[in-house]
Amino acid sequence: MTTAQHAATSRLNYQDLSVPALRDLLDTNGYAYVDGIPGDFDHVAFLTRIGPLMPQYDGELIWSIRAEERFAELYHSLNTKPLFPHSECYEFTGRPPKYLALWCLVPSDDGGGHTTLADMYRFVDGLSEAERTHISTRTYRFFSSAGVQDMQLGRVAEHPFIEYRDGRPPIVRFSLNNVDKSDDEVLPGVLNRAVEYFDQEHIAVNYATNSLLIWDNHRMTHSRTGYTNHGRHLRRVWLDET
Ligand SMILES: O=C(O)CCC(=O)C(=O)O
Ligand SMILES: [Fe+2]
Repeated sequence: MTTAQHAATSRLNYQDLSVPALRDLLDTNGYAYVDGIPGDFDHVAFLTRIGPLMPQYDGELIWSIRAEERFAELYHSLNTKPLFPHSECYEFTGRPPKYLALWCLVPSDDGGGHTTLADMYRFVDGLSEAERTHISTRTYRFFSSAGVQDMQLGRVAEHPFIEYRDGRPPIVRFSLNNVDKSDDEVLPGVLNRAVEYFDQEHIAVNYATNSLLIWDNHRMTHSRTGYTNHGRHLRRVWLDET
């Protein structure tokens, strides 16, 4: 299948960065990319103005994404392989982080290592009423990736694929490989179409040093292209809904 790659158009230059400007892009497009950021910028201090930090898998507030040799053969964010489209923390019993933010210490600079994003609210709008009702009213068993399980940090939780909420936007949880779909006649077809949609519609971010990417994790799925530069280094925080 052919894939299309779209540039990240929901973007700000550092000179125009403010909390209201960023929120405006997040509400409208589901993500924002900020470049031109100086080396002394405090990403964490700025991001706490968008939402409170949530602990990462290991209990720390900041997670480093850098390939580690010991994870080379696992499905894991900490290697150089591509990832499947997913949302973050589908396997947590509570609400997943509202926002996921990544900033770049060292870009891959080899034509790979792009973070990719697609809008699942738009995808869900294109499903049939029957499909939408089905995947929003039954629950599915989600479990941690092999890599996170290998770190002894695995979890399991049951959720609908789309969680509609009173007075708040829905939460889309998304995994291709870490969800039990064995006894369901609707989900496998929806997942296949979601991957086609992702392939066609995703935007790709090619990081510059210090640049920041933030997205609405209740709305967007994300993924990553493979890369070869083991020096690639990102940092990640999760921000809770307020
Ligand atoms: O390495 C990346 O670009 C993204 C990895 C990822 O899925 C994540 O940080 O949640
Ligand atoms: Fe992720």
